[in-house]
Amino acid sequence: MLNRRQLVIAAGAAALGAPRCAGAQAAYKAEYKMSTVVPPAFAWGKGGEIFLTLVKERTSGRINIKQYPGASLVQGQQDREFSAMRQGVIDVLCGAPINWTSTVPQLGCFTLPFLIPDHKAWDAVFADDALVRDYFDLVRKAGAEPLAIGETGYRQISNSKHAVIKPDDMKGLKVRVVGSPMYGEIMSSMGANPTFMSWADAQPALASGAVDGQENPLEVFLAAKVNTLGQKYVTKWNYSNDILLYAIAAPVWASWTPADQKIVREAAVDAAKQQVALVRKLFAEDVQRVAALGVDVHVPTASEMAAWQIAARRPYARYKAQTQPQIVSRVEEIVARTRKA
Ligand code: X2X
Repeated sequence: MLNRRQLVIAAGAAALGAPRCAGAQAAYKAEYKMSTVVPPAFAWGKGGEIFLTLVKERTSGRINIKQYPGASLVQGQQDREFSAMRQGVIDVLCGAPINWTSTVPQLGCFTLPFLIPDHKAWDAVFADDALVRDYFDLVRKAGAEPLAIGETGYRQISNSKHAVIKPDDMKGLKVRVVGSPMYGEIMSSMGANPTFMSWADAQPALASGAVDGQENPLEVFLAAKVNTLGQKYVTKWNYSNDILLYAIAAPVWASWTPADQKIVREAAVDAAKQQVALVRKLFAEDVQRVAALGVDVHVPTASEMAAWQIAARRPYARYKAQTQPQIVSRVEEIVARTRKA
């Protein structure tokens, strides 16, 4: 058995024997903080948990990521995640760029209303390596190393008042949206009154009737039991589906060895695949599960969908111009190809 002094000497010798190139890297932190808006009971929170578990296993614990759900690192204010990442409060992002609109509006270019109508289109868009490369460049310029793209899920409108079949039915409804002005304008363009609040504040506001409606993937509706907050009517209009972006704060990324960077990137890609599979499975069964709770679920016909798309035309054009017109145009082309195929 080595005594303490011998152990210290042995550890020192091991460190001296470490490859010289490692000298460029700063010391690893004992814990890397990951923010997620929702916990692992939700598919996108689960996507974060899968990632950190894979990273821990594959780096033998060298990189220890801890998940902080409820956006607790920013006191629940999910719209502050990206700026907190820049300030060094958050090391790992596993989130929806729609939450970061006030900081990096350009990253929200995939969430335009009715831009990516279904999973066939979605898969074609994100299989386009050049497009993903351009998007990742935007993330890098914004201060984070992008690793992988998951899916937060198609967002559906729900409310406590009446069935929503056509744009007119939105008139006067007070709808909670995340802090994205685009979602606000979509709601106003349909005659609803948008109100911006965090997810943490949204739930009591729905319960008390301070707001009439909200929009979220039905997976979130189910996991958060939004039906118990008075939401009786759901329309599965698939109006927006954000990516789940896995990214690491640039200085943290630079502090890791190339070998560890490779492991972390692969872990994110693998986690994103599992996360997307989970979201898709839940999407396939959501109408049935939500209806089983006694909620009135409406699935629009093709002509109803066309009416929704027309109602959202103005905010679509505005935010196409304001976010990333080139990327959006390429998405449009790819989507159009999937309509013909
Ligand atoms: O707050 C929401 O609605 C949520 C959970 O969907 C987001 O983080 C965008």
